[in-house]
Amino acid sequence: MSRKIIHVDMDAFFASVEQVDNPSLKGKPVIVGGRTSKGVVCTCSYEARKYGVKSAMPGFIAAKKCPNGIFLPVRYWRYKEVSNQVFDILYNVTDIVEPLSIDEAYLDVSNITTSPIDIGHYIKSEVFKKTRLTISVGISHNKFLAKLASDWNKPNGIKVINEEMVPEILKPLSIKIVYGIGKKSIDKLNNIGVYTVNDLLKLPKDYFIDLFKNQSWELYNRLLGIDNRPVHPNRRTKSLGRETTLSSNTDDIEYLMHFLSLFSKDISYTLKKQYILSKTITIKIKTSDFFSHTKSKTIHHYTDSYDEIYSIACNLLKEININDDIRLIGLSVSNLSDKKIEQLTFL
Ligand code: TTP
Ligand code: MG
Repeated sequence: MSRKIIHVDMDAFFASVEQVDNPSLKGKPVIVGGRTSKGVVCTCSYEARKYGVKSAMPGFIAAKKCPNGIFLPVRYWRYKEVSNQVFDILYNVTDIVEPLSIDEAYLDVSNITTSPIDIGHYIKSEVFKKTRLTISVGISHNKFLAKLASDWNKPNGIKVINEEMVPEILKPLSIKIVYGIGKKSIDKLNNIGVYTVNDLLKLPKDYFIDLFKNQSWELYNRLLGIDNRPVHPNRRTKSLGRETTLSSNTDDIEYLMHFLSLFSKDISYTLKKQYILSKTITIKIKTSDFFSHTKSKTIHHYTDSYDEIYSIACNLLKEININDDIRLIGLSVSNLSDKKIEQLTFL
């Protein structure tokens, strides 16, 4: 039976977030990234795209092409925050979500009875409700076609490519859209007058095999709209925690702090190893009457530091007003962020 795959991709993501956070930028050519000789454009609003500004373009060229462009610094932490809201919506639809980047993912909704087009509209409306941003949705029976579909009516598009539409829909398209054909091969093919998928399908078999080697079979299938790659679900780590039931109930704060210290060390070590940072620290205790209490603190910056996590955890423990003996103590961190992403904030 045919699969039901959805590909979603936020529109002009970083620039749109800037426009939502500062509505006076709406309708204006916003360029996120540096305008200097060393700066690079991360993305720009559709208004700036009209001038030929593109992602990865040197900032000074973008400034020449679009003299009215409003250059803004990259606020990666903020885009990550919005991305988390969007991914929460996706994970509410299904667990089979494969994130591709901060603003893009595949979903396999084959096992959901609701039609994929209704799911697509649902995602669009939920994303808009939560973030005031638009997302483009592509629906098809495989990843390659779903991704092609999401790009079809950007921005704010929704497009279905069904089985009857292929390979006709693919034939006139540029070979540049075919995932797996590198820049060098594209140049080579253009040089011999091959520009479209149809041109490529007409190439002699030997030439095709010579060019694409062991990728030939997969690529040829893709040109016909066949792509059997599964959606690889990749659950995000949402929190990281340690807890223990004590060998005897206690109200000895020093003893409890000793556990908080062990947990903080372990959590800090894991955060560092996985290049993750955290903003929220939570402690949990269970009293001898089996009641559970939690207390959290969210700080203004991300951390993976043992000292910081431990000292916050100890303060939280002291703040919980417990009149009973404690039988379980736990510590967790949440509100996680990718460290590499944080470092980009300073670029
Ligand atoms: P994209 O989804 O490729 O671009 P986009 O969302 O800005 O625009 P579109 O409507 O065409 O989808 O990338 C998502 C974000 O990733 C983008 O907003 C900025 C960032 N990015 C870079 O920082 N550098 C790059 O070269 C690209 C392509 C994207
Ligand atoms: Mg995008």
